[in-house]
Amino acid sequence: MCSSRGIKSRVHHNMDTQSGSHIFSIRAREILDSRATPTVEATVVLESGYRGTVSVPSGASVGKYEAVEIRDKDENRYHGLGVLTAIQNIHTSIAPHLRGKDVLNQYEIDKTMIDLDGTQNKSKLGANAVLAVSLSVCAAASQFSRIPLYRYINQMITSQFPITIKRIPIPLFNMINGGKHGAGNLNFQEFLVIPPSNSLFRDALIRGVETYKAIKQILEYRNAIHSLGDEGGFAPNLFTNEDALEILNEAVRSNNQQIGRDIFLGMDVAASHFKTEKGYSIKDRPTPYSTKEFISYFQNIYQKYRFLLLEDPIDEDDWAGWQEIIKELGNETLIVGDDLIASNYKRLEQAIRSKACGAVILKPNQIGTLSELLSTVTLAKKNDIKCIVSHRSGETNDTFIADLSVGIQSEYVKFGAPARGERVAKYNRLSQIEDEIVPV
Ligand code: 2PG
Ligand code: MG
Repeated sequence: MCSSRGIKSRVHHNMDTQSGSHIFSIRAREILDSRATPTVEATVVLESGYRGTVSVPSGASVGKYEAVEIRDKDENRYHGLGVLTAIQNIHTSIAPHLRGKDVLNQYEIDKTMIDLDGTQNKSKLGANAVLAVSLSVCAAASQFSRIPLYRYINQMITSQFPITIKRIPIPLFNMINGGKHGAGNLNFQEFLVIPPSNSLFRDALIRGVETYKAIKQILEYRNAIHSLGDEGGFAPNLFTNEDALEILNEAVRSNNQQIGRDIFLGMDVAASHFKTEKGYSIKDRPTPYSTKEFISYFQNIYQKYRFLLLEDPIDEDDWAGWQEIIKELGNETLIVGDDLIASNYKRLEQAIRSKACGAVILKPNQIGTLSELLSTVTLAKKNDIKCIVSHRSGETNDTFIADLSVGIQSEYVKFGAPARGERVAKYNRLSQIEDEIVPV
């Protein structure tokens, strides 16, 4: 059964469908992502000659409830990480069923792929195969309709929930990378710097970049830079996770700014990835924290740093722990579900029912089709859950998610540090869009 609820209506366009919004061919190829790992790029060509090409990313801190990507497991090629099987699935299973279909019917195309796959987590065809096609279909449709991608996506979601494009989402810059993303020694995955919510994107970007450079200077001075992490932030060696917050604080002050006024902090704890049977083991204390103690730990550091949001502070299976942290800290800071929800409609429904989080991370490859992602977005919007469109730690230069974030008017985007080509590509696309919607 198709779980992409509701996004049924055809997007209205300014051309006659007879002129060729139907799929002529689909080709896919193996390209590299930012971690030197192969990934899938697909091109959908229409009868009219219009086309859409999109490539898909890949995570390192992958949640249990995500749709799964298919890798070849041929140890003699790319250490088993090749994606030729996923590409073959596009050419031999997906393409023959989609040829001749109208790309203006995204829902029908996604439903065809969901039915063809037949699993809960896209494990038959691979979420990497299905998503590359789903997003390329949308990109081709926007080309055919001759409207920018962000407007096309906006029309699509507006058929379910009216959204007016007004602004660019606020960026969450990932300045210090730990956990599975950093070669340094921190447990928490992301230390985020957030410009004020009333900033234009062009000003938010300046503030982000100035802070990034100040952090670098401070880490260099302390001789603490180990390397850059997967998302372009610094991956230092520090004594505690809290020390990373202190570095951010110092950097902000060195720019004559103040946390809580000119700039805000946040964290993606990615707690599922260091939780053991004994509890949450982090370097701030020799013994692991129980859930209750971990929540107190966050309450304590909140007093100092007043962070604006906290992503995945609790393990993805501990619903009671999430309810507890919302009770204790939910009025002060935004509690964000990433691994907890995995962009999945049903898991978000459960989170809303049990009041487990106030915001949701949205990553197309966690769920596998655009229609399903937009259903999750609609559910979030209807229930006042804030939306954060996010990249993955392994990215390409593809900018689809920048258009997606504007089209659905997410409150925030999380595209990494303002450094490294694959991160900057998304921020630069947001700059272009801002010039179109809020001219200088
Ligand atoms: C996260 C993501 C993106 P990954 O946990 O939010 O930052 O990481 O892509 O490795 O799952
Ligand atoms: Mg996360």
